[in-house]
Amino acid sequence: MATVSRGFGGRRQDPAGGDLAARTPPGQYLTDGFPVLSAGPTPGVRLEDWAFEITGGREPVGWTWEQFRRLPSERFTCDIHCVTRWSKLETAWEGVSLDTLLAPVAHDAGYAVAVSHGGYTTNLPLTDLLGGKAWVAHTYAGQPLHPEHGGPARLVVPHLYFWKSAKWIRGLRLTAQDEPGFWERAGYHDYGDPWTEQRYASA
Ligand SMILES: Nc1nc2c(c(=O)[nH]1)N[C@H]1C(S)=C(S)[C@@H](COP(=O)(O)O)O[C@H]1N2
Ligand SMILES: [Mo]
Repeated sequence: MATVSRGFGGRRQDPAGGDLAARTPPGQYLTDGFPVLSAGPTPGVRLEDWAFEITGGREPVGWTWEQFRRLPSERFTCDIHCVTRWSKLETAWEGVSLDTLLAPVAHDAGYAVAVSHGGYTTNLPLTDLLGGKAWVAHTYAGQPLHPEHGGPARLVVPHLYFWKSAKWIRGLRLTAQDEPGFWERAGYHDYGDPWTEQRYASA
């Protein structure tokens, strides 16, 4: 009798061997594709013009592309959840941890606004960027991050809805008070936890 390879037939298998349903937040469906969601056109950012700057601390701190790529990069695999209800499991990235980027910055801020080329912004508590929970990613599935998905580099904060993961990021503005970003001002939730369906600001 022929044996059947694992993963063929029957229930969809979790690539990591766990329970798929348990990894899918409420109200989400799984997709194998990688949808593109952009509020505007894809900005062309040339590497020679690229810079990442953190302002709002005692002094601004910044990196050119060359300097940024010399920082230690980490490989990380995560599940991502868009508020339009698609989730994608086991996405494989490479990027620089926000712990690394924020380490040289003296500040007493509690929040950050991620600022992107094209004008997109999104706000996060600093604690959600620290502790190995967020990266500025430059590589997806082993390839330089495609412009449509935020290349040259994007924020990836997998534990929050994916609108918090600013594409084409050019810096962080550290703030004492929480300042809503683009979607947060348009009625989306200030924090955006997919597990408790924090999709919209309550009226
Ligand atoms: N600069 C910028 N970043 C952005 C967006 C955007 O419109 N502009 N869309 C957000 C939303 S709503 C989602 S779901 C993800 C989509 O990323 P993707 O296009 O790589 O799937 O990017 C987020 N980051
Ligand atoms: Mo989204």
